[in-house]
Amino acid sequence: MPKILTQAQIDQFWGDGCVFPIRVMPQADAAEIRGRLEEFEKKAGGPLKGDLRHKSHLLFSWLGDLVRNDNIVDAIEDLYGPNLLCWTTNFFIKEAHNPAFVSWHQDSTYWGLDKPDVVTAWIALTPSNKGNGAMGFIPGTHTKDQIPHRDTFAQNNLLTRGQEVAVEVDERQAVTIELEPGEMSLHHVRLVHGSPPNPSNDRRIGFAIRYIPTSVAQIAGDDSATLVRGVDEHHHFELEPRPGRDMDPQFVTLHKQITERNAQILYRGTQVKSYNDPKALPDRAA
Ligand SMILES: O=C(O)CCC(=O)C(=O)O
Repeated sequence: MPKILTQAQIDQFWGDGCVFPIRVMPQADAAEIRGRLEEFEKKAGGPLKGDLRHKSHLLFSWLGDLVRNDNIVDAIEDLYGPNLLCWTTNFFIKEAHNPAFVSWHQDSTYWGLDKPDVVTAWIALTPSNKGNGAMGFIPGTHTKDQIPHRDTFAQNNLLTRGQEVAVEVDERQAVTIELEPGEMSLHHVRLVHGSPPNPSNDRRIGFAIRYIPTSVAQIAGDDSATLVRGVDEHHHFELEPRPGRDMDPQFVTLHKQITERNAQILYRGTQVKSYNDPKALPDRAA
């Protein structure tokens, strides 16, 4: 018996590679999370940058709570069973009137994980729609194997290497994922997806949580993850602690070590060494 998804939603995920919209919290709770992010940004003097956009659930207690949100984790359990890790998180923030975009890609390309049992819960903290650079996907592409990608390092591409699929994408097939704050989409790690710039007057903010069953392993280096449900009998990842308060100095140090190691996996084979490297754009996300 599924915990939260309907059988139709489960079938849609496995059939299309994506299912949405799924409400996981009231709009007011999403607004509160946005408010906390923006309160931090105000104090910090500008938008969240560099490594602070990655694994942010280790820095802020309200994101530590979000990755463990029962509605979200129940949906992941409906797809991948009861033993679950949050492998990483990434903020995808597109500022108002900004050229930032995400090229067509499969998430699996550089993540170094040994099997494609990975699902992203993309949580809308603002509306995300055709008017502000919502994500789109090509249904059914998750059933393909790994497709070759080329690295572009394009200036406004939010992906680590500006990677894009090296084959023609039939954009006429694309489906736009429109979400209201507090709703999420779930997409498969092999799904071809991307998003255009945000020409609107407000920021478009998504928080992408990458979940894996504990059986998945990292094969490109040492890595860590957060156990969000069940037991980890596989021990493929060092388990991460839960922050009790925001920007706890011990967690800031740990987060720096973890994101540096994580960046070495994602940027392997390139000149870039960390998310804060000048060659890496400060708002790159995944
Ligand atoms: O937020 C976006 O527009 C793209 C997000 C994305 O590529 C992802 O979550 O894998």
